[in-house]
Amino acid sequence: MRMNRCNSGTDSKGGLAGFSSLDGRRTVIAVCAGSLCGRTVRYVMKALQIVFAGLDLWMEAHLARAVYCVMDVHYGAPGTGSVLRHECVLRRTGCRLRIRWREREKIMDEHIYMRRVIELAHKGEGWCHPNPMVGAVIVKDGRIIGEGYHARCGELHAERNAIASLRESAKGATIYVTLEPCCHYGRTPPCTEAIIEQKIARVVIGSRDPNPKVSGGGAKVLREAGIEVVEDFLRDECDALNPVFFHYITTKTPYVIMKYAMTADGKIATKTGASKWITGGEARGRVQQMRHACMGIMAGIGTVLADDPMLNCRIEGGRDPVRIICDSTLRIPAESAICRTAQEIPTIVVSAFPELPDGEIAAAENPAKSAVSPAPEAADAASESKTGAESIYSKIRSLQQCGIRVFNIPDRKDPENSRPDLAELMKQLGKLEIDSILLEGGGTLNESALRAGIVQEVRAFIAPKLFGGQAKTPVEGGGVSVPDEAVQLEYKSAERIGEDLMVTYRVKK
Ligand code: AOF
Ligand code: ZN
Repeated sequence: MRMNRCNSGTDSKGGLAGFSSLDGRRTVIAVCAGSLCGRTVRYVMKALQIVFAGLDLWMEAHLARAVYCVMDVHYGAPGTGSVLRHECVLRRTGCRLRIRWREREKIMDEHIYMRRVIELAHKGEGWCHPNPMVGAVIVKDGRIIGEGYHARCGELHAERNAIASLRESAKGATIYVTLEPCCHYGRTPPCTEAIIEQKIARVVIGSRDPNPKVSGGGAKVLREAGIEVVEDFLRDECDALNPVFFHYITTKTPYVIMKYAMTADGKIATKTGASKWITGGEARGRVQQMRHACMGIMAGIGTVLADDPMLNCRIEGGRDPVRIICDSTLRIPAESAICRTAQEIPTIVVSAFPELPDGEIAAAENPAKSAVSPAPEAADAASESKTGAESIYSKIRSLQQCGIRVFNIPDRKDPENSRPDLAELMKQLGKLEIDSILLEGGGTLNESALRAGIVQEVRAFIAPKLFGGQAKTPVEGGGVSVPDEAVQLEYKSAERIGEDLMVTYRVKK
């Protein structure tokens, strides 16, 4: 879940106000340097005004009429001074904002450290797959002495990066980590070893690591080494970093986000099929961010034939997802943008030929390679189907020459279904370490994906427009007969992006 920074400001005396919102749990931070003498109080009040203005903006963007927040007022530089925690309710009536707040408790700076760790972890987004986003901060005598995050799979973990940044001894220090430190040899050695070696005295952990190779083992090893371990610290906020990892590491299949953009009357195109554009530039920018964050992107051949999309990430410095095209009978044209760019952007095409073997058709095994022209005497009773298979293989061969990997995954459990077995496809993609997929399907593929039970999250972008007419909708297929048969969703959040709305749901299983 992304941290929304709505507003922040500083004044000449070092007073600082900021507002950050973690989804589902609103937090306001106001910081003011110095002690609470008369002049400083003014800075605090000024800081709070900025905070409330920020909250007002945030409420407008999120269509909220009331918001409950926890407000931390800091005295002294972050990480060193004391913090007073307040409960605060803001309510909007018309254009007036009413604020009620009361002091609740004096808290330690630990929340600030952990929020910094969460911020660091985000830097790995889009790059560290299939590993989780993890951050770490090392604190000694009220000072941050080391910071790090997990930047790329195969490279050092967050804890080891934080240790590598140290300019002084971490003996007796506390390390804050968003995820339980690992205790196994994977692509890298265990982080627990590095923490013990550094003689760190205390480890504060956000999320537990569901990886069966860790799963409580990291905390146990640390405790056995005499280190104090605090678990579940700001756990919800840390867990919100890694829904993809938690799903992937326990199921070995990708976390699938079904994304679509529709009008307020539920249309994804006009009656003539035109769909450019439904949502505005800002919402489309958010989709680019999602493409960067997901390891794969999936679409159907219908979308390729209709729009000739690139399905890449157009953010500067962003990462292109692996493109996965469901194309049962290999209709994808060689001159499509996808085929023309497959040498640069990894691309998988998924067919569903019952007569071909299951799984990836390896280029070396592709008979089309040697099948120049079959000898006439080779013709027999089976020649017709053989010729059919040969022509399929030669199409596969031409796609492979474009740089495309072809997987044949017919639905063996339901021979009536002429489309790929999506649940099986997810297993195969999981083996390729694809941990997340942005499903940008049309209504047919979306319906198949929901029916196959492979979708974990739905993101609906809703544009303030009405198309009317006989036009396509996000989920087609046969549909259900009674409301009780619906795919059930759980509301997660709604956000206004430009003129559009983005609503996020979790698919209930
Ligand atoms: C940590 N800190 O920053 C991360 C952790 O193959 P490896 O060596 O990269 O290990 C991957 C596993 O380590 C991953 O599945 C998860 O359980 C854990 N990730 N652990 O202590 C980190 N990224
Ligand atoms: Zn580790």
